[in-house]
Amino acid sequence: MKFRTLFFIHSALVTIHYSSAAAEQDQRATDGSASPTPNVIVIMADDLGYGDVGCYGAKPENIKTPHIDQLATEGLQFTSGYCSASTCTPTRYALLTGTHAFRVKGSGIAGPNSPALIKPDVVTMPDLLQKAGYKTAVIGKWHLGLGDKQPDWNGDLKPGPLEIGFDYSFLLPTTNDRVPQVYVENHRVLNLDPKDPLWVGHKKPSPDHKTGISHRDELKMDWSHGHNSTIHNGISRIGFYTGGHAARFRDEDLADKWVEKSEAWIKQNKDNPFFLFFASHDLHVPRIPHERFQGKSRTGYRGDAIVQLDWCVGEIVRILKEQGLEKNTMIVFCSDNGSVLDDGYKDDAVEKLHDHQPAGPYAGGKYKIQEGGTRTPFITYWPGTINPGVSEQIVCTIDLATSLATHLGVAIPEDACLDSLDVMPALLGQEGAKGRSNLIQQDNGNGGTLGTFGYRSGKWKLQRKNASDRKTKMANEDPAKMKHTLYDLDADPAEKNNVAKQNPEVFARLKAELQKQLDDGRTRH
Ligand code: NG6
Ligand code: CA
Repeated sequence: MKFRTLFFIHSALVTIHYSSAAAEQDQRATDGSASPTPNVIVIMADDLGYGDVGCYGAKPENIKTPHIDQLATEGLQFTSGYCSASTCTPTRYALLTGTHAFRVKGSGIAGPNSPALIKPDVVTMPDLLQKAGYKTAVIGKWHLGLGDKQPDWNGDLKPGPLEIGFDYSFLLPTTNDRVPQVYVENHRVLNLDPKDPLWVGHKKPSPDHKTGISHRDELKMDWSHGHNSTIHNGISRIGFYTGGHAARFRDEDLADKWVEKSEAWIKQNKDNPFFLFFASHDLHVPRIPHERFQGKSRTGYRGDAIVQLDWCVGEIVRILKEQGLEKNTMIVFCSDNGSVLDDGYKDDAVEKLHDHQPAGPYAGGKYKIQEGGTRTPFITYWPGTINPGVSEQIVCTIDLATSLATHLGVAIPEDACLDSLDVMPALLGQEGAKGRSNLIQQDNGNGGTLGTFGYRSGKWKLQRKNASDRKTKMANEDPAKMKHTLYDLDADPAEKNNVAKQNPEVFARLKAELQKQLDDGRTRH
C-alpha cells in the first residue's frame, strides 16, 4: 500500500512536469539528444520467428518484408532480442506487468472465457506511462482475459485494458482461432444487437449446432488438430458461440481494422505524448490474410500473413511521417513467441515452406525453451536518436516497462515490475551500453516455478526440463530430479551438443543462478 501511495504522489509530480514538456512536441529531439518524452509504439507480431523476415535471413523469393527491413536499416536490429515466453499470453502478461508470468498462477494460454489475468491493482507499463502524461492505447489482439470471473459478453467487459492503464482499447478479445469473432471497443462488444445476444461456452449449445466435425466438408480452411468447434467465416474454432451476428468480423479484415483504428487514434492524440500497443494478429492461425495479400509469397498463407504484417509496419511509419511525428516516436518491433508451422489448420505452411527457415539458425519454436521459442526479430527505430546498426546486446520485451519508466523519470514501486530491467541505453544503441547479462526463457509456464525453462547467460544456454512425477502426477520439486543440459550458443546455436560435462563450473553456476532467480521471486533489485 505504502509504495502505491508514494507512487501516485510521485507520479502526479511527474505528470505536472511532463505536461509542459508535452507542449513542446515539435521541438523535441531536434538537437540529437534522446527526447525525454518520445511517443512509443510497440508493434508486437504474433508467432513471428527469428528467420521470418528479410533482415533476419528470409529470402525474397520466399517472403518479402521491405518495410520491416527498412525499420532495421534505419534503426537498431537486435540479434539477441527476446520475448519472455514461447506462447502468447505469458509474453503479453510480462510485457505489460514487467513480471515473469510463471510467477503468477493461471497466466498460461488464456481460453475464450478467461477472466482478466492482470488485476487492476497491478502496476503496469501503461500505468507508468500515464503517470508521465502519456495517452495510452492497445489496438489488436488481447488474449489476456476480460472480466472479473469471466467476460460478460453482453454487458460491460471489465476489468480489462481500461482498468490497467489504457485510455483506449480496440480488441480482438482472445486469439482468432478461439471464439468469438467480434471486436471489443473499450468495455463493449462493437455493434452488438441486444436482440441477438452473444453466448460463448465450451460445450456444444444444441445438437444441431454446426461444428468443424459435423460440417467439415463446408469449411474454407480445414483443421488439423483441435479447432473443430463453432464455424464462423468458413473456419472452425476453439470453443463455441451463438448470437452476436451483427458484431462478427471477417478474418480477412483484421489487419486493415488495426491500421484504421491506429491512424484515427494517433491523429487524435498527436499533440501529447502517446503510447500505442499495436498487437497484430499476424501470423497466428487461422492465417487468413486479406484477399489483396493472398498469394503474395510463395510460402502460402503463412508467408502472406507476414507480408500483411509488413504492410502494417509500413502503414504505421507512413502515419507517423504524415503527422510529422517520426523524429519523435520510438518504435519497438517484436514478437510474442517464436515460429510454428502447423498450429491447427491445414494452411500449407509445411507443404509450401520451400527452403524458408522460420527460426533462422535456431532450434525449437513456439511452446519450446530452445532459442527458437523466444529469440525473435527485435528492432528499435527512432530516426535522429537511435543510430542505425546491429546490436548483440540481450534485451527482452519484459524490459520495456522499466526501461521506459526510467527514461521518463517515473518511479516504479518496489513491488512492481519484478523482472523488468532498465536496458534503455542498449535499446537506444548508446555507445558501450550493455543489455542483460542473463535471461530466463519460459515455455507456456504451466509448471510455475517448478516448470521447464531456458536460461541464457552470455554465450551459454542452460535447459532445465521438469516432468511430473509418475506416481504423484505432481511436478518434481527436487531440482536434482530435473534434467539439466548446457549449450555453447556461439559454437552450437541449435543446442544440439550438451557440453555440461566439459564445463562443470559454468553448468553449476547457471543452475544455481536460475534456481535463485526462481526462488527469489524477482530479478529486479
Ligand atoms: C494452443 C492451440 C494453438 C494456439 C495456441 C495459442 C490447439 C491444439 N492448439 O492450445 O492452436 O491457439 O494454443 O497460441 O488447440 S498463442 O500464440 O496465442 O499462445
Ligand atoms: Ca503467439
